[in-house]
Amino acid sequence: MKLRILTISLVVVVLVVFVFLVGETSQNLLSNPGFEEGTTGFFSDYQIGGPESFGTIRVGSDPNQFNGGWPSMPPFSGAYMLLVDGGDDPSLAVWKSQKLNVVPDSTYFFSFAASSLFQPSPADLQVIINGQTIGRDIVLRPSVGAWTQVYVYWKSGSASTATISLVDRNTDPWGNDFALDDLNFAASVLPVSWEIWLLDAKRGLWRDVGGISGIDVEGVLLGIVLTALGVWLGYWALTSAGFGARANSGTAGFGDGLVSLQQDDQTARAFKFRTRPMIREIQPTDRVQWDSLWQGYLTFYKTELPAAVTEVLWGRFFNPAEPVNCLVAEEDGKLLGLVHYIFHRNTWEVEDVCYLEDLFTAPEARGKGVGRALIEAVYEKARQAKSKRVYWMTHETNKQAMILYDQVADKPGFVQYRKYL
Ligand SMILES: [Ca+2]
Ligand SMILES: [Ca+2]
Repeated sequence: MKLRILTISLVVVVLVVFVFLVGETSQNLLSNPGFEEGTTGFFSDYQIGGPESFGTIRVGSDPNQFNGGWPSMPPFSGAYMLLVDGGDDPSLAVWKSQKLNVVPDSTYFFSFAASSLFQPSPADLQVIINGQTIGRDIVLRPSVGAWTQVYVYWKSGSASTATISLVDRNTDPWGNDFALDDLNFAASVLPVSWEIWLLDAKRGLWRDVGGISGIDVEGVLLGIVLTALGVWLGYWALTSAGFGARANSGTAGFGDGLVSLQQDDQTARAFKFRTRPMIREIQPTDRVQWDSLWQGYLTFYKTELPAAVTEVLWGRFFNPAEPVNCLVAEEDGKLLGLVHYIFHRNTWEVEDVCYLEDLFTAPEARGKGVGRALIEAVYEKARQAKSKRVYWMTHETNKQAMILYDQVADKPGFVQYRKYL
């Protein structure tokens, strides 16, 4: 799993750097790059204008106006785009630039936006600079109106001029129609020479010497999101494994597990990852949220308490002379659970024992280990107070909770008797 995450990360790092480089270019050398001035500033081997049929191009703002099979859709930018009815001769340039002056031994980027106009048999585009194909073919997505941005890089070498052309290698004229907009050809602003290496699942690690084609910006963004998810899952898997190893180290390891849990939680917070809740002592500012949990707990036991009782209980948490204590589980500022515990004398030991009187997890936070974490936190507090025993009671119908209790404590077999006075 680690290896896979590493692989995805490397690919995305390369692509992110690439997109960054694309963003950092100097002035666009092309004339009329967005077709806002009509059919000027470029050449074409296709028929320009005239009746719409395969092998023709025109500039327009609504494809449907020229061909009933084409959609009504807006240009990529501005008011106009180039509308191409792909023909059956793959050697014809659909669009060809003027001869552009370039600086030798420099890196240039060529980019454009393209969208299919007719779903069947999408166009298969190829960039050619000074007669040489650059990068791989770009087969457009079949969905009409879905613009794809394509980037290609080119190293000028000894050349001092560049003539760029775009051909459609799909020779099935029933289809292969597309719209083109927002062309850009500009020098990279990076002063040093560089290479792009790609890690590809099919081809392994390879050096891209001719340029990269068909980089789909949405695909890159998806890659970033998937990588973030992968990194998060990896982090989660690693920390969970850590928790498991420590928690399973035996009964004496509970305290260790708790400490680790809190440390890992802090680490996770530093990276803004969601993880197990933090266990901490109650604070006066928790009153509203604590009230809500406490009422939830009382409702579970079908009990109501006079407000004065709750008021006294709350006050005792913050009175150092009182043996009544409260810990809460918090995640992103929200309290998910509470535990109340009391130290008291007993006749069998010199030290006080610890009675865990109330334990409650908010219904929406169940299954996250909140209850276990709260119990283990009480163990740690009792250990610090030199207490040798933590105990609690639950109702015999509370089967769900007993599944957890059976894991973290022993059941000594005592039965409780009670008489109200
Ligand atoms: Ca435009
Ligand atoms: Ca066509």
